[in-house]
Amino acid sequence: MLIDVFTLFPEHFEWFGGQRHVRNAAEGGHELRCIDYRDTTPLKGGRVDDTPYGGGAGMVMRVDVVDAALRGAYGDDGSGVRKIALTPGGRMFDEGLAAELVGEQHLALLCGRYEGFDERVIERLADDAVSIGPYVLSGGELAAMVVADAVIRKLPGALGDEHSAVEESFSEALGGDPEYPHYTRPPEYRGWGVPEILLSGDHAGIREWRLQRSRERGGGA
Ligand code: 6GU
Repeated sequence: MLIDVFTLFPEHFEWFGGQRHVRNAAEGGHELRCIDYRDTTPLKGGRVDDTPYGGGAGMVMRVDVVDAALRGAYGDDGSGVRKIALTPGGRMFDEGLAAELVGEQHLALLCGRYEGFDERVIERLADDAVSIGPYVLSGGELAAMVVADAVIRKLPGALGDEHSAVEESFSEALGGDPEYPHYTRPPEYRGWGVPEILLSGDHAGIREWRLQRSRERGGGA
């Protein structure tokens, strides 16, 4: 899988690219690239934004700037690339969308800054508009990292232990519920114990207890 992040701040992704699971994915042949809108902007002085028509505060990312960056990367035909604009008004990102996106060969994550994108970016250039939650961030970069992280960790071999992504929060194995609670040594700390069943060696009982806790956390029975 190739993930291209279009951004004004490629340096923000240096830390992200150094994460263990991202490096594991890279060793497995996957790639995370950053593309700077300023490298292809048709505007003078590296400009990428403009004031909103109709007035109001803030600056808007221009559609011609985003189009130039996409054309610079993909030429006239970007049809093989799933292009996602990160914007607070988009569809809410969740585990189901992460699972869908990991099936793509090539993803483009478009970060906006300032007040966001000219709406034509969302209408004409992107395939989807995605938000990571009901709050406003200063730009799409953190959201792109969240989306990339949730997708990359699903790639085979990205996590050290092949099984660790199977039975975790919101997975199919848990019926879409959050994960059950975990405990480790010591068995008692400051008088705080661990559920007896987990120390019992009763594997069927442990399995039942975990599914029950998972269901409770999901708001079910
Ligand atoms: Cl994708 N972008 C921004 N700027 N804010 C957000 C967001 C995205 N998702 C939630 N808040």
